[in-house]
Amino acid sequence: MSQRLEQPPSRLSRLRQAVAEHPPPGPTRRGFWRSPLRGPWLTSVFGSVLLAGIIVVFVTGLLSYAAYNPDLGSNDKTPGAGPLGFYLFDWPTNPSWLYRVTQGLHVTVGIVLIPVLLGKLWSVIPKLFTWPPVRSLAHALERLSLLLLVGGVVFEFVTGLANIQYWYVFPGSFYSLHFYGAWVFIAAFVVHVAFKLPVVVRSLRSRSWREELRTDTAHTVPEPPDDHELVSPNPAAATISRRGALALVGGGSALLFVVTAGQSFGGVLRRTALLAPRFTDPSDGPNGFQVNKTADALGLTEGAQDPGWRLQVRGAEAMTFDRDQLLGLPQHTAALPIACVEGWSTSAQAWAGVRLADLAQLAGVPAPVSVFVESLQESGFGTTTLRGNQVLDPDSLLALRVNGADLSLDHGFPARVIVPNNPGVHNTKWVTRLTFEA
Ligand SMILES: Nc1nc2c(c(=O)[nH]1)N[C@H]1C(S)=C(S)[C@@H](COP(=O)(O)O)O[C@H]1N2
Ligand SMILES: [Mo]
Repeated sequence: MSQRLEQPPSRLSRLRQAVAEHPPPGPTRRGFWRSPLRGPWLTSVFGSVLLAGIIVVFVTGLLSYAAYNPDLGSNDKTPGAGPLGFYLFDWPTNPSWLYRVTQGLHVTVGIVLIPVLLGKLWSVIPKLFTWPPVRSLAHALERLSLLLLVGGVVFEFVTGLANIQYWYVFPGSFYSLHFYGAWVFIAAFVVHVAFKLPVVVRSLRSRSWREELRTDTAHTVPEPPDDHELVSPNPAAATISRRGALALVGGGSALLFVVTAGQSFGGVLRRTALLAPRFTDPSDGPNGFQVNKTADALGLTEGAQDPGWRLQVRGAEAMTFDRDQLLGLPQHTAALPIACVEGWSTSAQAWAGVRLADLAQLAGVPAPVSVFVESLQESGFGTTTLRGNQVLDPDSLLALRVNGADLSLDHGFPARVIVPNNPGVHNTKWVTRLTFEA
């Protein structure tokens, strides 16, 4: 009586094994990737820089959303955000430069991270081609999370960059895509970091920075074989040292910093912002600072110059003012910057005009919950809703003049809103009506 103790492998499992052992020619074969630089140390260096940078970009991105006061009026460009807005709070008016800093960081750090991101993706590319593509259910889930991670990060960087370059290629609103994309990405990112942190710590300790920075190309050898499939089993000779690769990426980041960061400072430094699309050299004089959309571009020149222009103010009372009447009300001056969501900002300019709080008082709504602002521009960024705390700040103005001169057409003549620490887009130009809500 003979009984077999072991079942012969089934056809299916034999087939599976055969597939696993015979990756198609090309990038799915481990020997295809031959750089001796790839390994857990290098990946961990890029990964740690990204970790720090992405935290900054994510947090400042959330703050940017809060700064829009999305719970008011039609401010929210992502009306379905629901629970994702759990952290929202009343955006303050103090300090007046806060949004300038947070949004400048969001855009600048994002741009500067691009070379690091590319370095990181390059360093792990063999893993994207791992063979067989799926080994088990757990492996399938892991790969799906990598898809969300890599797809998410690429999506966020591409949509962010496209937006600040005015390249509106998205199928839908930038705000919604960038906002939802951020949450998908960050979820995958948190899982990824939780799994990889121990490896990163171990890998960073496995080599000495001092040694690494002293090693030239001729002496560059692969890291010891690892179980992460990063170190090439079939390495070629080095064509660049690790320090060279780090210098390349670091140099790329430094270069990007030098040609973008200037847009977040006013004055002469703006001229260094070669990559910024608003690299316009504004004229000299009181109105000689950064313009976003010009009156001409929006077809508003005629309306803005029309002597029949009136400001309508509504609340408990309704009233109208022409520009001279507004100039006859008590005038106040406030030194405030304009900081755009695109990352550029101006240094503080001396705005002068009527306090929004005074207009609210005149309208019979001394403590408004909000004000709805309308302008000659009926669509796009032509309207906004500001919160009570913004209306009541003594520096919040319906500005008529800037730096001692009348507003220029492009800066919003006859009258514009200027509020401390307000995202630029809510400083509505060419205002026609203010509706205060009690
Ligand atoms: N009516 C109207 N107001 C507007 C805009 C606009 O397109 N239309 N652009 C906004 C944006 S996005 C910014 S950043 C600021 C820029 O103001 P500035 O052009 O005076 O620098 O104006 C804001 N006010
Ligand atoms: Mo803006």
